[in-house]
Amino acid sequence: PNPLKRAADKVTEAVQGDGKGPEDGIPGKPAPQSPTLAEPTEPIEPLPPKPDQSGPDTMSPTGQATGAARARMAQSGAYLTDAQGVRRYDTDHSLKAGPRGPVLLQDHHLREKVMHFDHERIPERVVHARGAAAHGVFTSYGTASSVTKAAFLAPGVETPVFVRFSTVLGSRGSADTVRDTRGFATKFYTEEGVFDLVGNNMPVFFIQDAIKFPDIIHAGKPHPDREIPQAQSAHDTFWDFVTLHTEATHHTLWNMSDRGIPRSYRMMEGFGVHTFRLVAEDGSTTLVKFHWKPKLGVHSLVWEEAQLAGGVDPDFHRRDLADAIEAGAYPEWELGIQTFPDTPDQMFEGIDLLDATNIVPEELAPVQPIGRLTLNRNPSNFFAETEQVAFHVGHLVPGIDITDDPLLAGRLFSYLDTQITRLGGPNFAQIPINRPHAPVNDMHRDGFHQDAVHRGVAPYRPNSLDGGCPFLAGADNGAYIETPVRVPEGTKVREAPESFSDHFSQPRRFWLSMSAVEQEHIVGAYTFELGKCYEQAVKERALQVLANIDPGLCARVAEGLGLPAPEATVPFADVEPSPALSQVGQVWPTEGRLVGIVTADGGDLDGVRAVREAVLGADMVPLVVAPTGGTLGTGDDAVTVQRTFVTARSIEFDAVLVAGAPAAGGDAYGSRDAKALPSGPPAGTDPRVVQLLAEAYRHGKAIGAWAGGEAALEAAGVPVDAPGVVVGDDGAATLERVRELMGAHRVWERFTTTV
Ligand code: HDE
Repeated sequence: PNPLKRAADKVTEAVQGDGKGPEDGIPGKPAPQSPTLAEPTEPIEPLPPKPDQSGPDTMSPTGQATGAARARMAQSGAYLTDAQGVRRYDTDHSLKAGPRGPVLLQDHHLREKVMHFDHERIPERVVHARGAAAHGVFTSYGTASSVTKAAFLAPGVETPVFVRFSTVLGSRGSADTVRDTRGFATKFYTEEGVFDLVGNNMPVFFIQDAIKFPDIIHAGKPHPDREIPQAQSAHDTFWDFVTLHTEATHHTLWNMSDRGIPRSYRMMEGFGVHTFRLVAEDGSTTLVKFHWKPKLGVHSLVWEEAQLAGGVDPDFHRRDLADAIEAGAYPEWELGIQTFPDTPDQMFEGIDLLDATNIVPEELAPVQPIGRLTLNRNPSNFFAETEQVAFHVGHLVPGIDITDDPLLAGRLFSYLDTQITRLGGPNFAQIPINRPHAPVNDMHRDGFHQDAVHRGVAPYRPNSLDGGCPFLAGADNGAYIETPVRVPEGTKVREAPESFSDHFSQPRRFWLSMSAVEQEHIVGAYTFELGKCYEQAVKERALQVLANIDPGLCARVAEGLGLPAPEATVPFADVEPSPALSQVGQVWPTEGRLVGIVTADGGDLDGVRAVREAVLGADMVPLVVAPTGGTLGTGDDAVTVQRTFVTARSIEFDAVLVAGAPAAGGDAYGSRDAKALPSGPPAGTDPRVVQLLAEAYRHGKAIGAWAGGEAALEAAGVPVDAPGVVVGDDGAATLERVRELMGAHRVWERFTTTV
């Protein structure tokens, strides 16, 4: 059976109960827990773990699975114990001097339980606090072997990985779909030790030097007085910073483009951002930029969808990732590299490779695929894995080295430093999710949360008391040896090179590479964000920056703000557009996409069944939407309802189909609510269906209806002859045409106005 079916059939089961609360507490008699839920009196087998979940790696720092580590994997024991392993007979009542008497200080179980609870929270990440992660495998094509000796990039090598996606600005509980950059951090547990590729979904960064990082983050985070707005860049301090530091122009433009509101973590590119240096077996070096290319294409939400999701489903991306993996629709990316000769000036075609605000267009340096990433297991415990994972750009393996990008240099310091506060000490590499799969034999000792029981007496070298161990490796047995790169001679200065001073030609290339609809979205985003600023000076300065990118962009945003458009203060660079930057104009696989099928009692259930089967057959997920939960029809042919008119919202679906209506006089999309509305929409169509269809239409989604279902489209004001609207006699045939439309991601022709 198709694994996607499981996801489609998932329905929330209401907890059954008789509606009565627990009996009133009677002195001397403990109140029953719940009259309806019987507690088992004997231990029973726990539920097996879900097949798509896995525990974190439990190897000890010396590479051996320990009993203690196994026990920590799950609540697998039959009896409740305290932290010391002592069995407990009651965990619901404090020890008291009589049932109505005072609680006794000697109640160790109470104190231990509450003490631990009091310390359950750890500081969230100062940036990238909100995230979601998954386990997977990276399979190397071997195509990078000529430029790097990294063992995990040899032909056919499979390496376990853990990938965490994130937003940057928001707190841990903030919404997923805010306009922001997304983190894309990958931990490769290679045989030679851990390699972390800590990237973003945008190839450039706001600043060129790490010393400004606290400043840009202070500017982007909520205002320090009222702590608003949460997870937003639409406020004065952010725009103040990015217009005063014009090196931020390129990244800001990416953020204001559709890249700032991805449809799914599964549909994002990833970038290492900095230029790295690969080292081959023969010692030769190559400069590279890393790219992740998603199999499903690079897709985005439209702004209104992103805003709706913030309220309707703040966990939109987190849920999407976990559901897809659970359904067996494993997200995939290809890792690729752009390669550049390692010349002394570290420039390529006039582009400074050490400036992280630059891209090198793919047309100038094609991305060469070197391996495939598949995410195939959800974490079993969010805190243990997703929260405690600690990435670091300095976690490198032989064959991969750094460059002198000043942004990278600061990161090399920061990622170690931050874990000491966040994970409570220097031993975070011993937390199961962070443990290397290669044997560890360091000479670090002691410290908070030391997990290892180190043996021996001589944690120093050389020594003569522990057999001289550990020994040092050399180049021929896998030691990490820094590339002996020549450092340019010079005087100590706090300065940037002259090549870092062009802040507008790369943004101009990005703007000119966008399709008309993408440009429209960018104009909409700037108009929204600057419209949320209060300070006139900030808006005017932002318009000046836009004028230096493109006069048309500036004029359109200025019009929206009701301000005059200034003239450019720099000459426009003569740049070629890079078609690879646009998200529009290609056809992508539709696997894992969600199709809503709106129906009701008496609707064309045969058609609904046929559409469901066809959706599953195309490796997509059908979600049947009906007035109430439960099933439609009876017997073996009954159709399970996954979403009701109350729980469904258009943002969840990539396309919506309306099933054939019942025989004349029926009430397919009507409801009591609709009839009760004196000014309700025509044809008795439920207002929630009207809303669903109108939104799907506005958001450029493919819409289909068959055998009379089009009445609901008309009620929603969706023209049946509009682009991307399919009306047919037969469900499966209608779906086929809808699916073709879905390959383009959106019906782009529909975007004629700002969305
Ligand atoms: Fe980070 N960044 N960063 N960053 N970053 C962190 O490390 C920092 C930068 C990125 O899922 C922190 O463990 C500095 C660029 C990701 O756990 C911290 C500078 C890029 C994640 C930190 C940068 C990133 C972080 C916070 C300026 C893309 C989340 C918690 C030089 C290439 C990783 C932590 C995860 C997290 C510092 C700039 C990506 C404070 C100083 C450029 C994906 O160490």
